[in-house]
Amino acid sequence: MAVRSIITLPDKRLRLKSEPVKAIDKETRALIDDMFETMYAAKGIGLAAPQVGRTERLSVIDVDEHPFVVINPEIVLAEGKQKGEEGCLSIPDIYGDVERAMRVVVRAQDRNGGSFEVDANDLLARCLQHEIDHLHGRLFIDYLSLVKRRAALAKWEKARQKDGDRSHVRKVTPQEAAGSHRRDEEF
Ligand code: K1U
Ligand code: ZN
Repeated sequence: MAVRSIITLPDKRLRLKSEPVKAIDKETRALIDDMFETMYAAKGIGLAAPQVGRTERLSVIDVDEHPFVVINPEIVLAEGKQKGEEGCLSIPDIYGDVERAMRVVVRAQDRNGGSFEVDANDLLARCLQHEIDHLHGRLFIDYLSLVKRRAALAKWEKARQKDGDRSHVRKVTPQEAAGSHRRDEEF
């Protein structure tokens, strides 16, 4: 298993629609294992394949110490509303309030190809919607007002220039993996 690099904005691969997984083979399972390791190292509660530069339609999730993978996920029911703060490992240190469905039922395949449904509320529902959005090339900033999105992107661009970061890749440092995140500013 390995921690992979997480790609960050403005990498265009984050905007691509993912491809359905046709065969869940050894390579797919290795990708899933690496994605869990990468998500835990980055202190995330979810991670989608495009965030590690892959085109497979799959995401890993662990909101409440019940890790699972969703392969070819589809939202089959969405109801109610919740507004809450989101961040994204591909847009570090930027946060914003996003309205989502309060409850979703997601149908997906597991790592053995079996079909299952997850009935989720609150943060798990939010996380599933965030991760499935990644598979459609959508990011949480797309839901912000134009003013807030511009402010968020300007802050992100300034931080990147300050870091001299032109690679569009975020390496999870051992310090970052061990420490906690500070939320500087919210949008
Ligand atoms: O896909 C990602 O970028 C991961 C992202 C998912 C997510 C965050 C917030 C709400 C829904 C989905 C993260 O895990 S960022 C880390 C984070 O913001 C967080 C961590 C623990 C609890 C709550 C949020
Ligand atoms: Zn994200």
